[in-house]
Amino acid sequence: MKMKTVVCLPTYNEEESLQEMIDQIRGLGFDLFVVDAGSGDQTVAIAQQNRVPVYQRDGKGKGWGVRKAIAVAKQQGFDNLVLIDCDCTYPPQSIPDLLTHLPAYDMAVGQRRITDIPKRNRLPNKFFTAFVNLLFGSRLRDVNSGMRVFKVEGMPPLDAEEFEVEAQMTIRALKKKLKIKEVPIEYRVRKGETKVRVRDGFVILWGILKEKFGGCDG
Ligand SMILES: Nc1nc2c(ncn2[C@@H]2O[C@H](COP(=O)(O)OP(=O)(O)OP(=O)(O)O)[C@@H](O)[C@H]2O)c(=O)[nH]1
Ligand SMILES: [Mg+2]
Repeated sequence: MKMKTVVCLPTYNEEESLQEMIDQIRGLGFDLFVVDAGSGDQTVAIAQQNRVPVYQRDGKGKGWGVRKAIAVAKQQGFDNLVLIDCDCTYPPQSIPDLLTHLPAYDMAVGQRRITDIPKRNRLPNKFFTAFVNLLFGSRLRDVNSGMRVFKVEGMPPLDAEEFEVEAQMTIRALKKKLKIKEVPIEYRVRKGETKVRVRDGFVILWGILKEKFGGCDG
């Protein structure tokens, strides 16, 4: 039976990138939808002009976006969900490559070269990855990647609200002994403004600690 795959773009004010992302993803033949945090720019208008479904209003924060994406994919009967940040940093052309690793793996993650990551983000990324590996006994290279594909049914329930959601997906997958494959990808400088603030680093750190010591089985 052919697996059904859908792509989700989480957005918050990504008018500079959305059209290019839609064109590239459609060019590859994938269905897609947007989960939006209430963008004040042209993001939603661009999605609508392209007849891309937009989900918003009942929440915001990237964690909400990811949880919404999983719910939508499940409800619409898709087997696989592709999450890819909508800032022209991750390459949609690599989606088919990542998908080749399902079903042998439960999740395939686009792994960035550390030198491709902007300098200000390198140390936090290295730190969070090393910290997760230390706490959970894994040997991963990029726990915070914003590009991943996974089997919708197997993904454990999530409750992250913000940017700690990537680490939570990784950790809960590890706890459930899901098989994770990291696949090297290109990573570029983002278009438009970053949505990450310094406080998000602490939210991610707190999120990782809660997974380890919060008494939640995920
Ligand atoms: N649904 C939703 N998406 C969001 C929210 N905040 C950011 N995003 C999207 O999540 C993706 C990642 O955000 P970025 O600002 O690129 O974060 P980052 O990749 O860690 O940081 P950069 O290095 O600056 O790119 C982008 O597509 C954003 O538009 C939010 O509150 N809700
Ligand atoms: Mg980004």
